Amino acid sequence: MVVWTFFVNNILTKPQYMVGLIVLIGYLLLRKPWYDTVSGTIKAVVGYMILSIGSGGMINTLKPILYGLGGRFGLDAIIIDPYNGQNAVQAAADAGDKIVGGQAFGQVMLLMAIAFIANLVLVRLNRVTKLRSVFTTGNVQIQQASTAFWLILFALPYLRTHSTLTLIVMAVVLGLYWAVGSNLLVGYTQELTDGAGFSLAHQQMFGIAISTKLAEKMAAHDAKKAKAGKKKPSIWDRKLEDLELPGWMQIFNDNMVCTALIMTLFFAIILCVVGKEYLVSLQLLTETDSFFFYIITTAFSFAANLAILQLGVRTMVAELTVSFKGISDKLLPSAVPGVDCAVSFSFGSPNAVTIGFLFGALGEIIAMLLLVIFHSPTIVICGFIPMFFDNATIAVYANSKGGTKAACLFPFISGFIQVFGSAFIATWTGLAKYGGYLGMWDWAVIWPAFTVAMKYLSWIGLALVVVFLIAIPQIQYRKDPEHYFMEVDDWDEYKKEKGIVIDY
Ligand code: ASC
Repeated sequence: MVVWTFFVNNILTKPQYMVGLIVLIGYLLLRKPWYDTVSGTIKAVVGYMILSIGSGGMINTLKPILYGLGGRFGLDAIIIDPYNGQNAVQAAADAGDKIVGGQAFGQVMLLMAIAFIANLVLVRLNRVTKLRSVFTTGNVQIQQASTAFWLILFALPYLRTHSTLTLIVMAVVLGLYWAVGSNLLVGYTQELTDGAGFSLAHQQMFGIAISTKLAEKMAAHDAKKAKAGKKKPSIWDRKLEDLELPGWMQIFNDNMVCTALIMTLFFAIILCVVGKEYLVSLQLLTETDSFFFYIITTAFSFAANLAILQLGVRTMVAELTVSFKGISDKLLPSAVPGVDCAVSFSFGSPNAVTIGFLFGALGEIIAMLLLVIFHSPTIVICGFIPMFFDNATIAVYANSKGGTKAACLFPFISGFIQVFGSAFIATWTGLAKYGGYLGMWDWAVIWPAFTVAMKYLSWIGLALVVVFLIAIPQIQYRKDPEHYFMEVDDWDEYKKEKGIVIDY
């Protein structure tokens, strides 16, 4: 137990060291010289740290501003954000809420360890399970474990007094969700990255998969119509990176400039609505500071942090891609590591990240206003993490299949989904009174659906959820058994056989 606790606390839940460990093991298995192994491991850990500095910088700058929105208008609102969601469940446990009161939250760490081993076993047995991705993003796993605790104990009251059984149910459902969700994105990620050999393991895996599938269908439908002469090709069908902007607008082709300009407009509006006085009262700036430069600094620091994040991704991914070959050759055949969604921001169109954020935020703002107008019992303020990381990632993937239209549409829809789905589940399960909910796409759609099934059908509902999850990779496999594993084993051959052309 001491060893396990040490491992979980210091490595499994700290993705920079988890990725570092994977790279270390990978290089050792490849029998690389020791100095290459050391340097690769350091670069993976430092690269991940750079990524986290970028994403942390964004989160810390923008979090108080978005939170300020609710206070400014005197709204009694819950904040949807993964950290707030985790805190809300903890607060419920501390308050002795009947749903989680009897459960020891120390078990979350044990659960992580069990689920991690289960994930490795499921992937090792992938000729049967068809699962190809190992979840490495421990920081989000803790948040998800807390929320899943709440939802499962709400739905299945019998478990509230049976903690070992709770742990088993949690390990099965969560472990499957992690493995299946991450596996869903293996193919799309290989295409997006031209075979970089990873998948995503985060909080919107089903959201990305569904949005990208629909984007693909939309593009195929448009192409059919265009072929039949029923539709003129439009710029909306083009991928963001293929847009030819006229004259001065070409400055938007530069990702850093585009991000800074769009964010300036966006934050100018938000910050003017919040007003300088209120921001001063939140101690975000002083009376004598220039409001104009505060807006510029907020917006430009977004662009600066995004550039930092992308540097971190590039530093880390190069090592991960090479070293994981060692693991997939020797230990886990046909497997890839599942990593943070932000890793996708260095692939595809860089501007998709900004566009996704913008349209997602638009959807969220409209949805938040609708909750206020229709006197929803729970008002939701969308935190920065769902607003940015979900929507930007959805846009990157949707753009890769459906072009500009999809990159705008799916994050916009996602904004509605996050707000309404979270308002529903937080109200229904009673978490709203503790002030927060996780709020990311899968936790606003997929997990509420699981909760409904388990609440109304009890153990049968639980069985249905498990069968649903197990069936997904089987269905994926059956669509193309010949190429299913080749997709990760030999990307060049896969591309050739499938006639895939990567055009960037
Ligand atoms: C999350 C979460 C974070 C961010 C980060 C994005 O869901 O908890 O800290 O997204 O993983 O890079």
